[in-house]
Amino acid sequence: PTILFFDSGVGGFSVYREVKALLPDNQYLYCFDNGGFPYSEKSEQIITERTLAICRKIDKDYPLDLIVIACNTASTVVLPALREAFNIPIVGTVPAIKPAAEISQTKHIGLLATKGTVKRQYVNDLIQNYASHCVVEKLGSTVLAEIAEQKLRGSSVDLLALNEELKVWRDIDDLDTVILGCTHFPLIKDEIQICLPQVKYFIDPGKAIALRVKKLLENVQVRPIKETKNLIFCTQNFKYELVFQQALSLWGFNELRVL
Ligand code: DGN
Repeated sequence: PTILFFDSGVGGFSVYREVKALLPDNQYLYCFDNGGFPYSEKSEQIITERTLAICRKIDKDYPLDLIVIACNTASTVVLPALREAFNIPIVGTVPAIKPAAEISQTKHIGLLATKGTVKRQYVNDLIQNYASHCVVEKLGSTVLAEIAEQKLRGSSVDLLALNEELKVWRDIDDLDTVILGCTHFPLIKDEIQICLPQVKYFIDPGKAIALRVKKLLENVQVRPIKETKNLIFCTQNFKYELVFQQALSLWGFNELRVL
């Protein structure tokens, strides 16, 4: 099967690496919409249009069997439109409110996501349905995803900037669980932990998504493919640093193309 991962940036790799570990032999395509990054404060209409257009374009040349929207900011708005446009399974990544509410001992949890995600009705509904017995803090950040992008491109993480962004939660002593509600954040989890030492559980949905993909693939009718390479697509040319190139080949990608 051919599986596409889509994100505005490198965050989707935190989901991809779990799926690839569980299912090493599929054909993997990864697209990052660097021309649209960051999605954090973009309108729902722009995010929907970009995601649909990009997935359609890739599917035309590389018939897809399954799409993972490895971006919370997009998943909380585009899933219905994508499911209407495509006749294949679409897997979204949305904040893992339910597991967080279950695992927290203090029932005081934090949702760390982009500014867009924390505002969505979709997320309020999840909180109402699964965490009404908890106190839920929400922190929407644009800077955090940028810090994760820089880390993957080989820069050291600016702990001062990270600390500044997270300081509103620093003194909430009983905040024991944090939902990593943006796919970029598992990539800087260790650094986030340094800034929030009281947190016992960080909820990363990667493994649950991998199991979901495995299940869905059992019923997929695989479409014929024209080449078997694992490809990375981006929507805008960018300076392709050596560190990034090495990370991509380590993750099993053969080539980077501009859409
Ligand atoms: N990785 C994306 C998410 O999960 O929401 C968004 C990152 C961004 O565009 N700021």
